[in-house]
Amino acid sequence: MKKVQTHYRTCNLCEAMCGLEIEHSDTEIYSIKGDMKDVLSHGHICPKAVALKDLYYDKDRLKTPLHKTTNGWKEISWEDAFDQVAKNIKDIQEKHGSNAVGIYRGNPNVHNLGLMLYSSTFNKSLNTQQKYSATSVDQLPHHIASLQMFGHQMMIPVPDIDRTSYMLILGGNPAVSNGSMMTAPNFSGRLKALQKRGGKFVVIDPRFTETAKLADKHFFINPGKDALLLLSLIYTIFDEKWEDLRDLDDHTKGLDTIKSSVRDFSPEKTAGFIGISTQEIKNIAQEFSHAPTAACYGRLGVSTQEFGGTCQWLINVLNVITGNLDVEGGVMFTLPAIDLVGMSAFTGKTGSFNRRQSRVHKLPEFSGEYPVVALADEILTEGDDQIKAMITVAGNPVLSTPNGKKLEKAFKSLDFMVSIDIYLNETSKHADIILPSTNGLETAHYDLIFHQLAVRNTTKYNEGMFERNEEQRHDWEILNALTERISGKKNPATPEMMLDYLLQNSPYKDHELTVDKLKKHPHGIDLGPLQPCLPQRLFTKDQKINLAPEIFTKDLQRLKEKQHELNRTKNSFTLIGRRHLRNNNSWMHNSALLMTGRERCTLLMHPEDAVKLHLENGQNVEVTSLISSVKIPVEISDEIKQGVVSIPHGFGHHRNGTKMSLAQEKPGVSINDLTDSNEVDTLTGNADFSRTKVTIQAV
Ligand SMILES: Nc1nc2c(c(=O)[nH]1)N[C@H]1C(S)=C(S)[C@@H](COP(=O)(O)OP(=O)(O)OC[C@H]3O[C@@H](n4cnc5c(=O)[nH]c(N)nc54)[C@H](O)[C@@H]3O)O[C@H]1N2
Ligand SMILES: Nc1nc2c(c(=O)[nH]1)N[C@H]1C(S)=C(S)[C@@H](COP(=O)(O)OP(=O)(O)OC[C@H]3O[C@@H](n4cnc5c(=O)[nH]c(N)nc54)[C@H](O)[C@@H]3O)O[C@H]1N2
Ligand code: SF4
Ligand SMILES: [Mo]
Repeated sequence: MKKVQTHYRTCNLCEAMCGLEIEHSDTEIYSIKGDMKDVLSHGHICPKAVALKDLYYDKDRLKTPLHKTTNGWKEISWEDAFDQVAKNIKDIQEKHGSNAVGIYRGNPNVHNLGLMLYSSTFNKSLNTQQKYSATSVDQLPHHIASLQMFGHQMMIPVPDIDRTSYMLILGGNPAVSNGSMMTAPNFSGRLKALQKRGGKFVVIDPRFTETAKLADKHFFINPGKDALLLLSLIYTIFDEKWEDLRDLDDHTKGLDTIKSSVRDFSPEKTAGFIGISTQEIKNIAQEFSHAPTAACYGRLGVSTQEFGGTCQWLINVLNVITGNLDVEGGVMFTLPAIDLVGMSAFTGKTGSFNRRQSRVHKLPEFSGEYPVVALADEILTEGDDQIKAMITVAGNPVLSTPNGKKLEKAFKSLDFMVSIDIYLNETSKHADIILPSTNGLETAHYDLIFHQLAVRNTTKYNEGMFERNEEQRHDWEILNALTERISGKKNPATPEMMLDYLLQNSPYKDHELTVDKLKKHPHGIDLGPLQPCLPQRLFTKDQKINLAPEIFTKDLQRLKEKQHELNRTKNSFTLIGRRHLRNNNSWMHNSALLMTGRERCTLLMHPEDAVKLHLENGQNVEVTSLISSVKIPVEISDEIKQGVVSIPHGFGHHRNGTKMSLAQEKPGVSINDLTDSNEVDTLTGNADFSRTKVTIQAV
């Protein structure tokens, strides 16, 4: 009989940080359940965590380096692979300059301790300005709003969901996504608890989402019009004199500028564009400002739009002028055990914006990166600093960034490409060398980022559950080996040594936190609820919250010019995305446990639109944008606003030359073959996914 052991760890798949209890032997996994004793998640789990088992056993998952030859992929040794990658990078940089090498880091980076700890030395060894990541198809506007208003890119206000009495959710679907830029395992349960204690939550979304179904009220909005809505809410609050900054009065500046900035945006003027009536906008403003405590939260749907930066700025303003920032039940700042924000008092690094612009599209730099919508043309356009070699690290930009087809073309034209990835997929297939890392259950885990965004301060560390095989390498070992070969310097510390150092500098001195101590607390250590921390925590020079940063107030002119653009011309639809509980961006479609049930990659369409186009449920249609067209079955549903259609992102596994057999059986189509990399929030550089115009025809 094999000895059954129990391993506790945090799920690394999404931002919710659920604690898992895993029964296993030395080689076999028996069960994956929620850890009832986890100090943050108290037993919550979603279907994806169970699929960690599929991921571990997946025969398609790569374990040894692959080299592309004229006769197909060949396995090569790690030493050989590292040498070849380093040589190619160095040769290309010698010949074309250091900016000839580009790097793209995908979403799993932030869920991976090794990648988080070793990326900065690796990036330094590359010494390139051509850096990109999934940030600019995601949360970039949050960082820029925080940098401008609070002086630090990571000072992201987190809704105090467990104590608030009113929550206004724009463009987020936490019932499916489990929450984002706000770590709150069992988000839906927390929303239900809010209602149970007499509170209320309201959802603004072009789709009647899974979250909207739980809400007290849902309003359909025209995609891309949230900035107008937020301006009108703020207008109403000032107009009715409902503002009350409470204790924040002394710690803000720019209140008068805000008042005058919103003057042109009365609900009477904007309601028609937004798609929510004047009276309803006023009602929301009244409810929000009159609630004992309230939190406005806007997520992906409002970040990835033409005025995504403005939206995140205005959300902060709304919370401030109603006295809901830095108070219990409002939106608050965390104090994690490894306090990346607090550390900036010593390092001076608080984030940067627009120190330079990308070569071809002149889009702003953020924290040393350029927006990923600029990437394809940086590869395809000749000139100094043209990218000739690419490194992708845990990213699949061919499926996840706008105009994936153009990026494919760009990758094909490179002199050299390397992918650090666990699969041969739509992106890594373009590489000359793939360096596959360990994953999930094989890795040690500490959430450096998501404790920073959690609704409660806790800390937790887990070792890998299984030892890695002799033939495998961890992500951090890969980065370290490459760093050494490229720059001659490697990082001498192990991840645990680095973690120990960070923990010893923790603000929780009384807890005497060390890696060893955390190992003895596999369910985590609770450090208590979020606490008010302003103005001391502010990083602005004058220690005031800047309510009216110039970059945003000036940009309102652009908004005024564009607000009259209705979302819809006569025969076209606006295309938006959606997530599903059993998808995880583009890379979990090879799990049998998750790929059950009916076809998921469908085009959602309102019944009246379907009648107009004479379409029946399940019928195949051709969806055409300026960029390309795809064929997809239509799913008729009154859950979507008229004039809007939706395709989930992360599919499109029909491309040949990949090795994800199950995903290829249910390939779906990629929404990013339709989205346009020219649609961008020009202020922040974030991709705009809410404005893709498509026409639809039966096939
Ligand atoms: N139209 C549209 N596009 C979108 C979105 C949308 O809503 N609509 N959402 C956007 C968002 S929010 C995001 S975050 C991005 C995601 O964009 P990406 O991060 O580029 O895409 P993912 O699908 O997450 O790809 C992750 C890659 O990492 C690999 N991987 C997984 N785990 C590991 C690991 O431990 N180590 C290594 N080395 N590799 C690993 C996977 O095999 C996969 O290739 O997509 C964005 N794109
Ligand atoms: N199951 C699952 N969970 C995930 C992921 C996954 O792929 N699958 N991905 C993870 C990642 S990387 C992230 S970033 C998070 C994202 O977390 P969320 O932001 O909660 O996820 P989405 O489902 O993309 O929610 C965006 C919502 O915005 C709406 N929307 C689209 N356009 C507009 C608009 O113009 N205005 C408004 N008001 N709403 C709009 C969409 O209909 C959708 O309901 O989810 C994470 N969790
Ligand atoms: S909600 Fe996220 S963290 Fe929790 S089990 Fe699911 S995927 Fe893992
Ligand atoms: Mo994301």
